[in-house]
Amino acid sequence: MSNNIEKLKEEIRLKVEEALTKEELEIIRNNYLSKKGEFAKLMASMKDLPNEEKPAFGKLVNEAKTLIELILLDKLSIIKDKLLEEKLNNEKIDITVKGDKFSLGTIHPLNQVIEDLEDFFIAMGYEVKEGPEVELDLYNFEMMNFSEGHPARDMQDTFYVEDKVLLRTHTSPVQARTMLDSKNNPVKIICPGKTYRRDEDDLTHSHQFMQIEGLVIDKNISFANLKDTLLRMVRHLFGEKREIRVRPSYFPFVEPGVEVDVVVNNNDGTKRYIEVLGAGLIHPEVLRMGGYDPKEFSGFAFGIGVERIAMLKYNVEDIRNFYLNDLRFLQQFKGDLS
Ligand code: FA5
Repeated sequence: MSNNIEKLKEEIRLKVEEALTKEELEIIRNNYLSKKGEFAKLMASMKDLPNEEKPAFGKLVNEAKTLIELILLDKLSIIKDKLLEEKLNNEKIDITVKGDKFSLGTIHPLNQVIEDLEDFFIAMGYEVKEGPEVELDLYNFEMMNFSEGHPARDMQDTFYVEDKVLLRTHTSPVQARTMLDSKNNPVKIICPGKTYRRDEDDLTHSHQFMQIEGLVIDKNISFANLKDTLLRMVRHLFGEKREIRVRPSYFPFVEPGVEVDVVVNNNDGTKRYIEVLGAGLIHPEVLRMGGYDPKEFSGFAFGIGVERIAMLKYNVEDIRNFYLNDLRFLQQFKGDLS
């Protein structure tokens, strides 16, 4: 009986050696290893053996089956390798064939401004954060010190999803979210993103626009730190000689609050001022609501209007151009797509 097994093994080994395709291997597997195959027949013949020989015989058959499986797998992988090699040889790329021309897009000018400012602030140790555009009244207004019915809410009317759920009117709610997450640790973040207001669209206003929020909290932060940061940013954007004008202004979440204009020299020698951001030292009440003790911590924040920066940088007169998707406009801003 064991001779039969040896013969069968030899027979299969030869057939596998000669097989050239996956299909031929499958036929071999079927003939020998399937339920009706030769090995099944051998196992069936076991009933004629004396009882004491059955276990040893069964073991031999199983070992032979395992060996054949391995031989089949080995050969399968050789055949697959060969197929792959043939395929690769047949698919040599002819680099001299003329390719299809495809046109590269450009980075939207607003995103160019955002990327540039992200690089600028990251180099100064800031982290870039994101916040939701559909925001809770709690973060957009309440925790920014606009209590219900506060008159300053009128300057930032917006689109409501539900009673207390709205499209954020500024990126400032990220201040509240960051404070709650940072649990009394120093903070140094910026957050770029879309914002919405029920403003009439005109040359300098859009109902949807972008801001970059900045928030720094630490011990002993002063107004001088804020002014220095903003002046460096403006000079990074518009050159070393550019001046800013800082005007007192009111935002419920800062004290003191300011608006910052970039000074533009007109051709006739006069000056023009373009408001680009709001800023200030964080109001003690806002710090307290965010979990910080205003006696221990202080901070500054700013909210930059991205479109206004882009308008100044690229000399665009109508803010609406950024949102019309007119290729003749957009293709003028060749951003580096690498
Ligand atoms: C704010 O939104 C404050 N959250 C900014 C701030 C942050 C103050 C942190 C203090 C501390 P304001 O409403 O002024 O402030 O908007 C900030 C900037 O967004 C403006 O200077 C302007 O550049 C831009 N902006 C505001 N409304 C529009 C609009 N409808 N279209 C385009 N840009 C706008």
